Amino acid sequence: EYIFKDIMSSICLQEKLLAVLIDPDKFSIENIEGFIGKVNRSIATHVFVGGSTVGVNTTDVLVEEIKKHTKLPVILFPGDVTQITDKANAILFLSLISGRNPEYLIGKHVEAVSKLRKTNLEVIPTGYVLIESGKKTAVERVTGTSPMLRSNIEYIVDTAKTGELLGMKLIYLEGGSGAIYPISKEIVSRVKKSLQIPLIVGGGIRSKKEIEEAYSAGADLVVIGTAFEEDESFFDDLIK
Ligand code: 1GP
Repeated sequence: EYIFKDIMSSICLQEKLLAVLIDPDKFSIENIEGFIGKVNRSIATHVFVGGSTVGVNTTDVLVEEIKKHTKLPVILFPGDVTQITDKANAILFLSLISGRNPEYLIGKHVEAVSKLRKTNLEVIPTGYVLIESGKKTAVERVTGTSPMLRSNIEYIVDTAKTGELLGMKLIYLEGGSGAIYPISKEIVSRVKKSLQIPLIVGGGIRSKKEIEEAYSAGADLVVIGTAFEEDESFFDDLIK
């Protein structure tokens, strides 16, 4: 149970965290070594692995390959039960609290338990809050839930706080992969002010400036996938 503790210690030391998201659907095994080399030389602190639509067993093989090339913790960010693999260090046990689809609030979780029992994965309960971000994203399509309106900040804050009060250890504000605009500074800062637990922010973040904006608004951990997939030279801006 050290991954969550380490996140907490970093936050106590006012350190900011960056996760590189690898979607098994979009990466081939052959490219992992080179890509992870860049991750290792960057300020990234975590590798997240997951996606909304991933073929069966792809995650397992991919995580194994990632682990060969990095010491960074690898955390599953699963879109589905089939993405659970013992090869990772931890799993974000995501409950989509912005939506009202019981499958993504509790159903998939019950399905996952028999698999989780057979692993040593550190399970980190996470309140997952999907917020509209300029386009219909895969999370919205796959889960059949509507994102929360950007304008309804009070409701977003209350939703995130509810996750904390239910005992979740992290809150993840999600704009969705490839979001047109990232979660606004105002939303991040209002949510952060109401929470005692760490805050993850992801979706549509594409530059060092946007990472810093998210941090200064209150994000403890920023997640980036698409920007690295589209242009690996982004890592050059993020060298340690
Ligand atoms: C998606 O929050 C993550 O689930 C990251 O989003 O791919 O837009 O960086 P991007």
